[in-house]
Amino acid sequence: MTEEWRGDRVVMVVPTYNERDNIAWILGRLHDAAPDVDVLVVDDSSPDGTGDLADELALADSRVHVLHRERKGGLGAAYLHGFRWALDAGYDVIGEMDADGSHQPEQLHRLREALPEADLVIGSRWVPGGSVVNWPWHREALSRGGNLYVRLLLGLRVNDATAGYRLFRRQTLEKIELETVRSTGYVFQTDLAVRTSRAGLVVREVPIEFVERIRGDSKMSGAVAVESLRRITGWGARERGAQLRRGVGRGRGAR
Ligand SMILES: Nc1nc2c(ncn2[C@@H]2O[C@H](COP(=O)(O)OP(=O)(O)OP(=O)(O)O)[C@@H](O)[C@H]2O)c(=O)[nH]1
Ligand SMILES: [Mg+2]
Repeated sequence: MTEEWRGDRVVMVVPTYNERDNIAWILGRLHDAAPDVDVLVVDDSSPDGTGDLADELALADSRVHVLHRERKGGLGAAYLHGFRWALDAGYDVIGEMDADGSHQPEQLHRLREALPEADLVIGSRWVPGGSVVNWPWHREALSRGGNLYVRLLLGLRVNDATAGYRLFRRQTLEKIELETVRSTGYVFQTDLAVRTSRAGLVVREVPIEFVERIRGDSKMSGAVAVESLRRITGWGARERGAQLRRGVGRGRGAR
């Protein structure tokens, strides 16, 4: 953490795909809880008309902005697009939040309060005080197992690296070379946590209560899970390879 703290202008990037039943509800809750925060909805031409509804909300409220993308390109791709827009627009703090109510706007203050001491704050399910409401046991097992895999394989000291309730300082996004990110699905979250930590920046987790969606359909798919496993294993193999080469190099030097 080298930069002086400036937290004045905050934007939450909210990716949407078929969230018509949720978008007005969640933005209303956000602005009740945090009236000073702007929103960027990034919609991938949702067939249910979420994008048009977001445009109407933006017309009625100058804090709301909308990016329309041509087709469904994955969560990571939507965030990358949104981050570029937010950086260009000059925001000091750029956040991530789902549209389905899993990330409670009423808990955003917890993340904001931690940001003066961090470069990235993650709202975490798997730290003391964190929890999940309405998840079947197999979802919890998958999330905990996935995070354990990430911790063991990549040596990342984050308990919930896959979580998507976050605040980045703009300087963090400027430092982690977003133009080289290739993760398009949910593994994007792990990718950015790893990049932030490897850049020597401070990642802090604060407990949140994650509430499973009550309206609309999940966009989680087999393809998304396969991308996660493939990329994380690839990063892990590369990391172990580099460790091995460093070890061999040291061995030679000693002789
Ligand atoms: N723009 C865009 N948004 C997406 C895409 N995939 C998912 N989203 C949004 O990303 C957020 C998280 O997706 P969810 O479907 O809730 O994923 P999830 O939380 O793992 O699944 P649930 O447990 O069913 O909620 C939601 O706001 C989605 O609308 C995508 O390809 N493009
Ligand atoms: Mg969800």
